[in-house]
Amino acid sequence: MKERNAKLSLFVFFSLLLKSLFVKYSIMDELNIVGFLTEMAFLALFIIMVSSIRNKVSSILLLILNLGYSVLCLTTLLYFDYYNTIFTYKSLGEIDQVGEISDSIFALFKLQYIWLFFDFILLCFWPKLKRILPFSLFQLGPKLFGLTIALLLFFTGTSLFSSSKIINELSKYEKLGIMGYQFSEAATDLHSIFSNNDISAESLQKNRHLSQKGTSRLFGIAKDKNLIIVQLESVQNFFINLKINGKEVTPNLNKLVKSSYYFPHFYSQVGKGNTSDAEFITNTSIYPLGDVPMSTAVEGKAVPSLPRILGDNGYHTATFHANSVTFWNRNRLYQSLGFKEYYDKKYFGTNDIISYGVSDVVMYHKTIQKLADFHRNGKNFYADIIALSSHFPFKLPESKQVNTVPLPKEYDNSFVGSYIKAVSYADYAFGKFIEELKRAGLYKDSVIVVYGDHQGLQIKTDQDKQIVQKIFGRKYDSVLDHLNIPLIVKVPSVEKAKNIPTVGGLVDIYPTVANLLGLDISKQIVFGNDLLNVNKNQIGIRFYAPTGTFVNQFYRFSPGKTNDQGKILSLNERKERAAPASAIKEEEKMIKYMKLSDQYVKSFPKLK
Ligand code: GP9
Ligand code: MN
Repeated sequence: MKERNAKLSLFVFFSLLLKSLFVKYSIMDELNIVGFLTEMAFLALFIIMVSSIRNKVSSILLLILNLGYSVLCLTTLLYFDYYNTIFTYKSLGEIDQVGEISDSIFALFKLQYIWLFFDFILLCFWPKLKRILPFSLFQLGPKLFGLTIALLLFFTGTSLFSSSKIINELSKYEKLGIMGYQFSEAATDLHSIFSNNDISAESLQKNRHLSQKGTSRLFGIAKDKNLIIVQLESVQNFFINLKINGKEVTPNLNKLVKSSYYFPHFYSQVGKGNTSDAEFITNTSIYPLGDVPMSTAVEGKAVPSLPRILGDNGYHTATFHANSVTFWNRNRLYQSLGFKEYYDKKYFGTNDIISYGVSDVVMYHKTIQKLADFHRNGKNFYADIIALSSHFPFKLPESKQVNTVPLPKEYDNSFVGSYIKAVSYADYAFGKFIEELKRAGLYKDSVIVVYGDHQGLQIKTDQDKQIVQKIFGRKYDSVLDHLNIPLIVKVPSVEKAKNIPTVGGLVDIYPTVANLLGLDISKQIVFGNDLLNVNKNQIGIRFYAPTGTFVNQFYRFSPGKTNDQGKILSLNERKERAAPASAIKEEEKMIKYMKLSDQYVKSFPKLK
């Protein structure tokens, strides 16, 4: 290795190491020494290999490696801030969406992240700097070079192997670092390509957690009614009946709750594909894979689904969303799910834009026109409506604020305040939609299902913290509060409100709705349960919480650093304690169950 290279290599090595420490400290609260050594080994391996190239290209490659690693670190941090999990190379599949989500990225950026590029300023003074740097460290003779490479390969290989069974993603990252994490993901993916994907009905039943109330209570009480699903963007459950200064934040949703089945213990289960994952799960009762949007995972495949079965029963099926249909690959997703048509930006236009598309008010108004057409044509319909105005970073235009709940001074300029305003506007638009449905004579003839797709709240400052403390009056839990979304099911013949305490998740919507509409899905594979026919339920969550997380009627389980540890937080007293052996067993069962779902995803036939 040339002297010039040796100095640059050393400089880059330490830069990378500092960056990796910076990221680790920002994500984890403690430093794991094995993890630190593994990251060091991966970085050394890369640098030694690049530096050994015997020409000028190696210096350029070292600089590219340095820049690439900085970008990887920054992406990992932004990704963690948003998704609460570790970035993987698989997200590169959605790189074409970066331009469209630039607002969100900007909102996540923290000034301290600039440190990740600090060494590039030092590199401007390289001629001076290299004079004071020692360099013997990387001047290896051929024998020592071979031995070092072999040792590093052995060490990184052993770390990868010993971490392969770790389920908790954060623990895995702690043990492997960013680079190692990528290799470990690649190995898992490679392994799953060659594994058997057939699932048996027995294994499904064995791992299913439910206790049946009786057979098919309420089966077909809404037979031959239209189905209108409204998926609300980023709406968490705490909004329901929330009052600020004596004023309801979501009066229209609250009103609907008063004559509907309402499920307060309902949870989002989305993975990487956020809104589109919620659409997928709702329509299929299948768990998301987590780190791959389901719209990508099932592209070109025919998925058994709610729109398919309704289509077979004579329903017209359509989706409505104000963004362009190519976002999240939705055009493909809708083909896979078997929707007959979709209405997107082309139909809704660009007048009165909020975030990615027209305001919810305009979207609902134009949707009603189509629903009235379907109705006139004499066919039952299923409309899957995806609202959008309350999207992160919740920048509601000034002109729309007149229709939102007034907030006290202490909410001024806070993130939580903006979130509340955005949801309040979404509720206002939803109220208009219900009025229009009534006017069009559709309200009484339709089952209306409303839920939030996923969480929206972020606690960015002390001000946010104080507001959240005031709203919740207790410690905000990252699952029981954060992933808790409302589910409201309005059935035409049911006028009396019913709060149903059964725990549920997005996977449960399809079987619940199928039962009400009188659809026989007993021959279909679904991973959720009919919430009106079970007492006990247990739902798995991944991606926004470490794999292994689940909620049942007693507690929320969070996995620990090793597979035999965990914590439970009781639903009622909100007391956290070490998980008993029975909960660890349930976790194992839950993981098996979700793996069965993953296998099922791989078994779909090609679209015809
Ligand atoms: C845009 C919308 C984005 O069409 O789906 O919402 P997100 O998926 O980021 O929640
Ligand atoms: Mn969303």
